[in-house]
Amino acid sequence: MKKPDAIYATPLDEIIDFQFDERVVAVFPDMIQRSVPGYSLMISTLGILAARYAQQDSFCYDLGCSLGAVSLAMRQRIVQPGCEIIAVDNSPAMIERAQQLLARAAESRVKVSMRCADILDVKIENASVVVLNLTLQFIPPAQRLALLRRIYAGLRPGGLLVLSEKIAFDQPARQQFHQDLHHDFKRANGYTDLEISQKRSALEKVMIAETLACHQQRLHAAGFGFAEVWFQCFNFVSLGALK
Ligand code: GEK
Repeated sequence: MKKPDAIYATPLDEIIDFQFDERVVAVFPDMIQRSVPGYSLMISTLGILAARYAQQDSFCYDLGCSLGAVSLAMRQRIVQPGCEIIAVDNSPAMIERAQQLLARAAESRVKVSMRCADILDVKIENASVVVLNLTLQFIPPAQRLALLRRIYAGLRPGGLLVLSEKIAFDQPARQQFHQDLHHDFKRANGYTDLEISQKRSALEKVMIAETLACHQQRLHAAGFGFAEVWFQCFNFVSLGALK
């Protein structure tokens, strides 16, 4: 049974910047399912993408792994021998809980190593798959290109980067359309207008959404010649970029 997310359910005197602390960790599976349209489909499909692009004797990285959903989906599908998944998150509470969940998961031939570290410091090497599932949006925009360049350099030829993000739109009408539908999605999942607006304020400075064109240009600047949208639901998009 998932613990329900009620973090922003009552009026708060002061809205502090969103943090991935113990309170968020305790409700994270419920929060992400009710907040990100298509989250479950994205996770299960990421396993399929990883299974296609994983290469023998290589590393598959899950950067900003939270509770390890992507790692578990990749681990279930990857069949290539000698693959190891490296899951990284800089929230100690997330990694501690992710390790407990991993210990409870079904046996697998694919090893998962979990690390509490900043993805801006982690060495990316001998990689066949790198996943940034809803993580780049929490990295300051000025540091995003350098990170993508390091990922590109650490990928083997033919390797895959998956980049999933909440996106913004240049044209106000498109922004309004997707934002309204995203809020309807949250209301349909039981969030009140107060919860939606307080969470929005908490995320304002820590989660910076950019346009799809901006992400595609940056991927090209980092070296990726191919970057294709494989998933979109409202203002949530996932791209597959190949080296
Ligand atoms: C999922 N991928 O379930 N270094 C390491 N981790 C970071 C950093 C950083 N610099 N910045 C943020 N994080 C997951 C969902 S959640 C998305 C990813 C969301 C971590 C942060 O601690 C959090 O666990 C994660 O990135 C973002 O598929 O909650 O919207």
